[in-house]
Amino acid sequence: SSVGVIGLGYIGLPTAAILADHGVTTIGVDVSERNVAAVNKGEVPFVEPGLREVLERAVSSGTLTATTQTPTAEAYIVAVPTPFTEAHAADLSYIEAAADGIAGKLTGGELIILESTSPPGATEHLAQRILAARPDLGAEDILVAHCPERVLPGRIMEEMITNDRIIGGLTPAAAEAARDLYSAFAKGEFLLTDARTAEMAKLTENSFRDVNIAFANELSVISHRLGIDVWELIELANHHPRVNILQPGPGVGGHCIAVDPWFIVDAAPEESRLIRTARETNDAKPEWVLGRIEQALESAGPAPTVALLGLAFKADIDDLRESPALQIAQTLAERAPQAQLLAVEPHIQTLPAALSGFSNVALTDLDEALQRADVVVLLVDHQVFKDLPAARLGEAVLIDTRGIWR
Ligand code: SAJ
Repeated sequence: SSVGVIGLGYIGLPTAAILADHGVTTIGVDVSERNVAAVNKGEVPFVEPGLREVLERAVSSGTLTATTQTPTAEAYIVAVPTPFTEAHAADLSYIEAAADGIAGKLTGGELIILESTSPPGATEHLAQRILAARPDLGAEDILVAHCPERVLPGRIMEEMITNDRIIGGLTPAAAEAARDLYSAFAKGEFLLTDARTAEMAKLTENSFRDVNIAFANELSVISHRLGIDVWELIELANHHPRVNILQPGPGVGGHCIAVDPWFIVDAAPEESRLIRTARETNDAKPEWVLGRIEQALESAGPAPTVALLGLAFKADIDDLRESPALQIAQTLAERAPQAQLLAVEPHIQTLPAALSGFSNVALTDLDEALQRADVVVLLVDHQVFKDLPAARLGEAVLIDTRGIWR
């Protein structure tokens, strides 16, 4: 049997590599010729610990190949992006394009799994789109399921195998077929349900986290006003057996937690008041951090140097998507042309597009940034920053948004 994995990004590529590494003939599909060429050479186009070894093994054993064309296969896994529009609604165009590619290849009896995070109803939409393109097929000729991916970037290779999996079939038969496919490698529990509940479950998990991080971020703003160390406060409160507060930071980034709650708000706007407020609270945090930096700049002389430590959306990855650190760097570059900004991001080699247009921004190494900075802003709790001895921080004004230097 063979599986086509549509989309070779942060989820699709590890999925394809692990499937193939477990002996399943796997064909990866991506619109980017460059990605396809890289994968066929066993190269990973992004940072994910442990992925390269598995990919190399799968490619050299011949079980994994990559192409830009949707192949004929017995099963398909769709792992394409679901970004959101200006109006905070889900953009299903990548899912639709994947559906169109698959539709042309079907002979009947195929399993189609949507893994992309999706608003309620997206799996039905995918099935309807395929059936509209293929009037010769009936609903009973395709097995369609939603199996949301819940692996944590940075720990994907482990979690993809060990996590429990929610499997939502449009029909019970589709759910069972999807379970059989995943049992090739997944060792966690399989939780069978319908597609709509599966879609909502994934959105609910990320909204749970967003709401709880918003609580921590609100506490940090309150604590700052009241002259209280929020990290000590949370540590103390968390000693209570039924309290478990998350960590405040410069905001919430990534392509999941900063996005998924909006899909719930969009689906039920009147009823999603808490979820919306949490999103707005977290989205407002970069602006609050900027205010603190601008305050520090006022007393730092006419041409201050600011070290910005970290640009990624969280620790020890190279992913800049929806990154509050990047947003803070870009806004500061615009608003403080008199300041020289030294961005330190050990996981990337060149300034990202969002910053490359500014003459007052440079990507430097940690040593240079610490030597020259009047103000040091810690934005990401990368291990290299945590390992810094306090003496290295010198005389600069410190703004530690992650509480690692207390
Ligand atoms: N963050 C905080 N404080 C915290 C925890 C996180 O400010 O206490 C920030 C991070 O710095 C980052 C953002 O939140 O900017 C999100 O990071 P994360 O580690 O919480 O989550 P992601 O986006 O890397 O992955 C999440 C995970 N979901 C949950 O933990 C419920 C992962 O399991 C999902 O697979 C992933 O979203 C996804 O793809 O949906």
